[in-house]
Order: sequence, then C-alpha cells, then structure tokens
Amino acid sequence: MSAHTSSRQAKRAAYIPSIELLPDVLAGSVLAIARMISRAEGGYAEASEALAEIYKHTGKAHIVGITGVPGAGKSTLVSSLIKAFASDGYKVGVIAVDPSSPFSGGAILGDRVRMNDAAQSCQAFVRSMATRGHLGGLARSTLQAVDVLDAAGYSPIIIETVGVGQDEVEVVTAAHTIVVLSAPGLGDDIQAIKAGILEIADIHAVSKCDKPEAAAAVSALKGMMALGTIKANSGWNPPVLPVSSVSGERIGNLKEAIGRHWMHLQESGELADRQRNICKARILGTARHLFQHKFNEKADELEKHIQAVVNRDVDPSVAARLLLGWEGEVWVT
Ligand SMILES: Nc1nc2c(ncn2[C@@H]2O[C@H](COP(=O)(O)OP(=O)(O)OP(=O)(O)O)[C@@H](O)[C@H]2O)c(=O)[nH]1
Ligand SMILES: [Mg+2]
Repeated sequence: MSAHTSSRQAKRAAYIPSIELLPDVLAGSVLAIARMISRAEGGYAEASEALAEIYKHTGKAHIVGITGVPGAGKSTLVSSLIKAFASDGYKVGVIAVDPSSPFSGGAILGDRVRMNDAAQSCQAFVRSMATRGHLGGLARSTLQAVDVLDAAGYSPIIIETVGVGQDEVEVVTAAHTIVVLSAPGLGDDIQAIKAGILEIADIHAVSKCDKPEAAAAVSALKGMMALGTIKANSGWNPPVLPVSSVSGERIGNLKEAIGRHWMHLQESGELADRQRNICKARILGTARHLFQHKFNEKADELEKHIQAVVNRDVDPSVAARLLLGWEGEVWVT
C-alpha cells in the first residue's frame, strides 16, 4: 500500500458523522463548528440531520448584515466591528461571502488576513464562503452557517456580502439589522442606489470618513432620507453614520446604532415579524432552488417542450404546465 493510499484511508477513517459533532458544536468547539460549516457549504446529505437538530437551538443571536458595492470598505469595517463588539465582551461570528470574482482575488486574501488578525485577538469566529460554483445554494448554506454559529452561542453574527446578485440580497435580508455601506468618491455619490440596496437599510454607514469627499456622500444620503426617496422602515428612522475604519473614528457610533436597532426590534414587537419574514424567505428561497434543481434534471424533457413551442404545437404556458406536471385549471398570470 502506498503512503498516499494509507493517508487517504486514515482520513476517511477519521470522518466523524455530523450528528456526532453536534454536542461539540453546541459546546462551542471551534473545530467542530468549522467542520459543520464545511459540510453545510459542501451540501453533504449526511449533514442534513445534524443541521436540522442545530436549527432547534437557534433564534438567540442578533444577525447583522453588512452590504454595499465592491470596494466600499465592508471587510475593513467588519474587522473594526469585531474588535469593537469583542471589547464589550461579545462573542462575534462573521460569515463573509466572497464574490470569488477575478477582480477581487487579491483583496479577498487581504480581507482574510485582516479579519483573521482581528478574530484571533478577540476569539471571534470568521469564515469566508465562496459563491463560485454555488449558484443557488449560496443563500441556503450561508444561512445554515449562521445557524451553526447561533447554536454555538455567537452573537452578534455579521454577514458580509457584496450587494449584487439575487443570492447575496437573499442572504442579507435574512439579517435582523441591515447596514448598507456607501463609499465616497467611487464614481458617483451614492452607488448603492444603482444596486437597489438602499431601501433595505436599517442603518446607512458611509465609509472612509477620513477622506474629505465623505461629507458629500453623507449629506446626499441625508437629503434622500429627508425627501423620502428612501423608504424608512416603520417606527425606525435609519440613521446615516460616517465611519472610518482607518482612523477608527465613529466605529463606536455604528456599534451603538446596531445595538439600538436590536433593542428597537425587541421593544416594538417588530422582531417577531422579522423572524417570520426570515423564515418565510428561507423556505421560499430553498423551494425555489429545489425547483431549479428539478428543472436541471429535466433538461431533456425541457428540450422537447421547447421544440413543441417552436413548432407552435403548444403555447408556452401549456408547455410550462406540462413541465411542472401542473394539474387543474389554475391560471397563473
Ligand atoms: N481611507 C480609507 N480607506 C479605507 C477605509 N476602509 C476601507 N478602506 C480601503 O478601501 C479598500 C476596499 O476595502 P475593503 O474592506 O476590501 O472593501 P470591501 O467592500 O470589503 O470590498 P469587496 O469585498 O471587494 O467588495 C481597501 O483598500 C481599504 O484599505 C477607510 O475607512 N478609510
Ligand atoms: Mg470584502
């Protein structure tokens, strides 16, 4: 037997079934948590029972989404927030969704180093998850990773994601508090308008306030809030907060605003509605992905329907219903 084969066998022998990792995950073992997240990310069927068990232990953490256009300063801000929350005694979890784009490969490595530095000094848990190759499964596995951290006692749990793409928006809207980060001087004042993510903000942060251009971005955002261009969530007026991760300036303000929003959700009773909405979105998101998966399996059948529609034998809506095995007369517009 070659050394290679025996080391592979040893590895296989060392595989601990996910369900057996569960007590260690709940006890906060970093190794068990990391393994469980890998299995969620890898879509291991074997892990689904453990993840279902884990879900029963969730619902305690404050989940904070941080989003913004590429280069807005999200990762740098997350590193600063880790330190700020940890110094108040919080056990911070971070899931950073990497766009895996060829343009940000270097930045991601830099992010990891920076965040890991912040994490190591404060016992925070930081994990990057790649989007590449995960089309459709990203939201599911990211939120399962959040579940793992929640069950293990982390709070707040920060999800960092670039605000483009349906999956990323799905991820960030699963947070209780959403921070949209805008950066000054990246073309126009408020790039996030174009990305359509301003509306989802509970808190607007403007990064790089050590730069003089930041003031213009802050006043433009405040002006839009005053004009009602951006819809405010009921009973909560989203603040516009300049921050600088470089000078550390006003990171405390952002930390306090995040805490204040969490209190607001609890005191106003809005938290229950948000929780319901998050559950609904997770069910529907997963159902949509399962459907997509089913369609992918039916590629040959779809080909036949396409040909039939091209030939004018059937119309597209009949073909769609045949593809779905849709019974009855329901007319969907
Ligand atoms: N001057 C200044 N530069 C900053 C600040 N925050 C971030 N930067 C710089 O802005 C660049 C982008 O920061 P990142 O934190 O990687 O931005 P990001 O939003 O995570 O980027 P992606 O993950 O690629 O979308 C880096 O060169 C940072 O050093 C800040 O507060 N002040
Ligand atoms: Mg980043």
